[in-house]
Parts: sequence; structure tokens; C-alpha cells
Amino acid sequence: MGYKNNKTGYRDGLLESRAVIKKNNYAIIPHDGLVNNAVPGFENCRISILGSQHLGASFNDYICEFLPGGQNKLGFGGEGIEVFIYLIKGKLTVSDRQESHELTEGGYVFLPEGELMFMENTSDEMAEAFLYQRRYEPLEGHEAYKVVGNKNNLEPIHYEGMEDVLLWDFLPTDDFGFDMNIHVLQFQPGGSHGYIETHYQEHGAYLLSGQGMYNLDNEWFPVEKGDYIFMARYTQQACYAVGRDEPLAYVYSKDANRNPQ
Ligand code: UGY
Ligand code: MN
Repeated sequence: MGYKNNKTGYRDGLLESRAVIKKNNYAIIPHDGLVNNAVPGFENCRISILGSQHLGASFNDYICEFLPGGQNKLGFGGEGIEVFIYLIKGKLTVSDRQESHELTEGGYVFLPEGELMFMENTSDEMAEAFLYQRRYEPLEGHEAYKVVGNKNNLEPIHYEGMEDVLLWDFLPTDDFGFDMNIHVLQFQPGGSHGYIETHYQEHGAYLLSGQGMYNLDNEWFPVEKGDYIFMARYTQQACYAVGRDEPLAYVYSKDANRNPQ
């Protein structure tokens, strides 16, 4: 899938993998351990299911390469299910029943429950996207709505006031119609969380660039671009970025604005 391939270890007879799966707590799934899945609606795509209820998540995450001509014409989402797409690479046409949006790198679309998301790669290059779906938790008197944007047009904030950590919010942060948000968090080399977070909310994170060390439940793990990390509710979490060339950045989900059920 275009990432450094540590399956060489397998060929050398070392049988090494960095994957760590602690169901209902945390998981690290390196890119080179992924297999292609057949997922209803996705045609001419290399798609892998990442987070799911079987890991302990309340959402499904996917990483998908739309080959030229790759598409989903059946629709992603539907009754009760909210969906989100973030375009990591290439170009992709993303539509609901009303209109189409031409996404370029950094582009995203959120559709509220009841809508269907259609996708098509009409370019002659592969397009890579991170996809999310979750059963919406309604709140009386409030409603979510479609959001379309591009990370490159947003102004990041300094996460918790730190000079070397930036945060982009993709959905409104002050609207109780939304029961979750998707963000990008970026650490300059040497940058880190200010403390080990311990919180009710869960995360699915896909690493977009760089390398770092991630603390999950008080153990440290090396992580890099292409890894997926699941963090269940209350899993302790923190990281720091290493290397010189690239910041460590990930796109991740976080539930919000609701009482525990
Ligand atoms: O928003 C968050 O809770 C985020 N800072 N968590 C994380 O990066 N593991
Ligand atoms: Mn967190």
C-alpha cells in the first residue's frame, strides 16, 4: 500500500510485527499488516477495516485507496448512521443525494444520519481516504448538519497553548447537534502532550506523517505514518514526536456533547 514494508521481517523468518491488540483498551495496527477487505458498496478499491465494535469502539474506521475508477455508488451511511471522509491523497468526487463536492488533499465531508455518501475517483491517480461511521446519538432540540471543508483553509490553534503542537477542528465545537468531532493533531519533532490524558471519550487515530513514541495505558510504543491507533474510553494516552524531517500528525475522532449511555 505504498508504506515501508516490515514484512521483510517475515521473509527473513523473524515473524515480527509491531501490531498490539488489547481489546477494549487500545490497539496499534501498522499499515503493513493490513489486508484488503470486501466492503459492501466499495468497488475497485483497496479498503481495510480499522476500528470496529470488535476492538471495543463505538465507531467503524476504514482506510481506503480508490484506484482510478474506484467508487461507492451504493452509498455509505444511511438511517441512523453519520459518516465522515478525510482525503489524505489525490482527488475524489464525494456526493450526497443533492450535490457533489470535488475533494482535493485535506478535503473532508461530514454527512448527518439519514444521508448517503457516494464517492468516485474519476482521476487517473489513486486517491486515499480515511473513513468513519457511527450510530448517531440524537439530542432533543439539536441537529447535526452537512459540513464540507479543507484542512488547508482552516486556521489551526495551538493545542493547549503549546507552541509546537497544532490542532485543526473539522466540525463545529460549540453545537450540541454534533455528538463527535474529527481533528488533526500535529506535533513538531520534540513536541509532546503536556500530560498523560485520561478521559471518558474514545479515539480512532490514523497517522498521516512522521514518527513518534505513544504511551497507551502506561506503556510506550514506537509509531509512524500509516499506523492506526485505537484508544478506548479511559485509556491513558500521550505521545511525543521524534525525528527531524516531519511533524507527527494524525487525523482522529472524539465523541462529544453527550452523557454516557
Ligand atoms: O483530543 C484529545 O483528547 C487528544 N489530545 N487525544 C490524543 O491526542 N490522544
Ligand atoms: Mn485524547
